[in-house]
Amino acid sequence: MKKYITLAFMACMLLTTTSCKTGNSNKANDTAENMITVPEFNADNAYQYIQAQVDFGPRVPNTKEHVACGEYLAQKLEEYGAKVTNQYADLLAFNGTILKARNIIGSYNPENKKRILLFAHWDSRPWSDADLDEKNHHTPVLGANDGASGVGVLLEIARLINQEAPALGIDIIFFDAEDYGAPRFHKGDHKDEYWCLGSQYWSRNPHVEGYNARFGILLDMVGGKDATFYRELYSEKYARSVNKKVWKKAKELGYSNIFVNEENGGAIDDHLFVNEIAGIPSIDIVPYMADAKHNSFGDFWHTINDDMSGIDKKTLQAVGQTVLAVIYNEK
Ligand code: AHN
Ligand code: ZN
Repeated sequence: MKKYITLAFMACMLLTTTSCKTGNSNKANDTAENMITVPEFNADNAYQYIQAQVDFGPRVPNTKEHVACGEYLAQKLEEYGAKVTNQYADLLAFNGTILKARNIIGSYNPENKKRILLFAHWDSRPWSDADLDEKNHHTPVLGANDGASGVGVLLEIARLINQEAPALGIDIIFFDAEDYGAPRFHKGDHKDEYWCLGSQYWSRNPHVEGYNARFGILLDMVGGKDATFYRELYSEKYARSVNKKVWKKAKELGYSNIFVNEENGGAIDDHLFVNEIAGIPSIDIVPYMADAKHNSFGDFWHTINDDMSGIDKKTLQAVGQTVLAVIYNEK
């Protein structure tokens, strides 16, 4: 009898100590052995990481602002305990320009064969070619949302992973030269392959030989006011089960008004090349704005208005918390 009481006492202690750890976390499961704690995403931090990138100015390849921001991002990943790999490459743009590109990779638990890939692009577009005012077409985009937002959310996730690791290994990649696709005013070729040059390069030359991941999640323009995210069409084609998983988790967290569980819109985006070249089933969390006047990504898109005034912490919170819940629930 005494033995059983002691055992019961010990079990209680175990439960108490495990649940203590959930102090500022969400309890996903309540039995001791299945207990998964998902850290709490801090949108104020993500916002600050976006501001810090925007403060460099536009991050257009082959500019000093781009170089300086690349240093900042690699240093932040180091600070948050990732093993950082820099992939430098000379990439050929649609107009013959050689882009001095840098993919920045932060790896957690690199020995673990079970992995998840999280990615965003960190460059910003050289032209505001979708701006309604033609005189702005040659002005670089500031890229608060288009570029900096995905990176900002991933830096906050990096900070949290460093505090308490999920079961799987995580790779965070900031891809370069995503947004150097031919501008609308360009008279020559407009091939899809001119977009996403950094992710194409990595997909052909992964930072680890034979690299693989269970799945990938791309975050692109995840900070816009009133943004809605639908299941993007290439994601459905290549990684339907990942879309299902993410939208289900968003619903559980109460975000089904932001993550609308319907298919809508296709984006030639970094995930397409990670799917087609690297063969890693990957989705794109990218806005689809049903009511936008000019563009389904949102009317800020590729205009001089893509600045901090368009960033909403509510959207950052919904995306960040959903992605965290997904990765911490993988076993
Ligand atoms: C195209 O417009 C072809 N693709 C969108 C990819 C993109 C650009 N994401 C952000 N900027
Ligand atoms: Zn863009």
